[in-house]
Amino acid sequence: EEWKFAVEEGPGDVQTLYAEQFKKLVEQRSQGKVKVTIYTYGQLGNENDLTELTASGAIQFSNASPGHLGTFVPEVQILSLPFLLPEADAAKGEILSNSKALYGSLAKDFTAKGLKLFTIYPEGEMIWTTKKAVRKPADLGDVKFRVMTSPILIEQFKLYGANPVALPWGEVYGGLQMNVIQAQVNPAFFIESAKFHEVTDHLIYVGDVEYTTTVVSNADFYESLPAERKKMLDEVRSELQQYIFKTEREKNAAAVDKMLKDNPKLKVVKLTDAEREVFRKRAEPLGQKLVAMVGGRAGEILKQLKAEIQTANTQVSA
Ligand code: 6CS
Repeated sequence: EEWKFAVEEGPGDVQTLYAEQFKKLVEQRSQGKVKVTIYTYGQLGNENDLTELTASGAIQFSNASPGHLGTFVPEVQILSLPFLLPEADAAKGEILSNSKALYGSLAKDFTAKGLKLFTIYPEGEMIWTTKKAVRKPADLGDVKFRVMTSPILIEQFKLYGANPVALPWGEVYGGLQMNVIQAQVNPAFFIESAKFHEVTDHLIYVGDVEYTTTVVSNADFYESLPAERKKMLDEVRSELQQYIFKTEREKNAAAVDKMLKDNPKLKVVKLTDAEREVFRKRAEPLGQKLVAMVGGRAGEILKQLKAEIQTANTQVSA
């Protein structure tokens, strides 16, 4: 039996490391009866292609990050809202691994599209790469800012004062080099591995949002698995959460050092609390905008998630 698993990133990146660990555990625990084949970005198509391939059953597993999946499962864009997820690691881990709003309510919207929500994990704080220093919305006025393909991201960066454009990531390096776009946003490990730091001048830490990804499988495939295989997958999932949280943090820390070494002209800007607050205020209408855009159960899920986040935050600070 072969399970195909496609990721949205390249060799050595966080999603690929997750898939490799998944492969190792699944092959061990199935005594070699299941063989997992991993496809990295571009081998089967771009981010949106992978989702279609999984929903149609051509492949069994893929990463489907909320930053791109919003064109297919609109409700998932809740996870892209800035200033929402807990900042403390323990609370963030609890929400991303166990939330009922996500694994109970939101998961139904995945199922309706032929996808089973397998897991959600973080890939690091989103950092802006820009050609000039940015500290306030007015600094973004003439900046063509590349975002992922989920519609809510266009709304977010409009509110921030930029001129956003949605692209698959394969087009970003060339776009920055040719000055078709002047900025993009990604976690440190990814900026380094995609070499965006070669064609940028500033790293801007806003502290507004974490990059999250979901792993999905084909819903019919998952449902038809025998009980012991489902049990194995449950075990693999919970084991991998620890692994990926640690791996993601290590990779992001190492990447910043490497980028500064590679490009000594790179300037790091960290927004002050007051500067960050300006962007937080700008983003305030975004949740309601999303609910209006998506309709359906989005409002309900967001409300449920916010309540859980509040509980997780107080449990951690207690
Ligand atoms: O910027 C992007 O589109 C890509 N960024 C990451 C961290 N993973 C995959 C995604 O497609």
